Amino acid sequence: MEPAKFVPYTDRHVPGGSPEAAAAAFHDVMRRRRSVRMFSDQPVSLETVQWLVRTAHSAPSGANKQPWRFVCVRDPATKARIRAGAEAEEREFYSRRANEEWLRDLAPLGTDENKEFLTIAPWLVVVFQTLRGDDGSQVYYPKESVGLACGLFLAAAQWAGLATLTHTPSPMAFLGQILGRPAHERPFLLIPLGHPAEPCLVPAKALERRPLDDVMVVV
Ligand code: IYR
Repeated sequence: MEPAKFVPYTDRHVPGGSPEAAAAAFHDVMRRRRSVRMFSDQPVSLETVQWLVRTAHSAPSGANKQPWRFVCVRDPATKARIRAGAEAEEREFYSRRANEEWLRDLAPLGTDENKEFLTIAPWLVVVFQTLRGDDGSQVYYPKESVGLACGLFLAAAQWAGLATLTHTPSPMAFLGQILGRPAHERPFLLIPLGHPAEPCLVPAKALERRPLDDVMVVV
């Protein structure tokens, strides 16, 4: 085994102001993010999506195995197939799979089995977690790792002024089939990406956040 090599950590991000001010400024960007289901068909450049994926790909991962794949769909026919597959699963979900409590919890979001946004948004970014490396090697904490990468993707899109949705039609096996992905790639999250429609309506309920004291414990 090669011994670990270390280099000085000099290429740091140093904000102009204090950490407090920088953290508050970032919060002010992120608190405006909404899960959007009404997209415009206005295009978003491939270069933009590449930057977003680069940011997602900068996430930490178990033993730096980078167990993710971002399949970025702009082809209209593929988007249509994804929409058909998602709506088929969602019809099952709303008519059979979801229990009463789940449907009650979803009511304030106003969602149903129609997923028009899947053919309107200019990009569908389908994130897969890879259960092993392409060379068959082990990966570690793939779910946590790809979750972190997705969080960074959403934050980068928000920073770029773009809208996203974290869509999880379940089960998601149809995504691997439509996109022809190998068996060691498991669908993790479907992220429609684009500009919000004008106007774009969002559920009032999702604007509320529980008080910080409810979710943060300082010991
Ligand atoms: N996947 C369904 C249902 C749904 C489930 C949850 I949990 C949500 O936060 C939102 C929707 C749909 O997309 O309609």
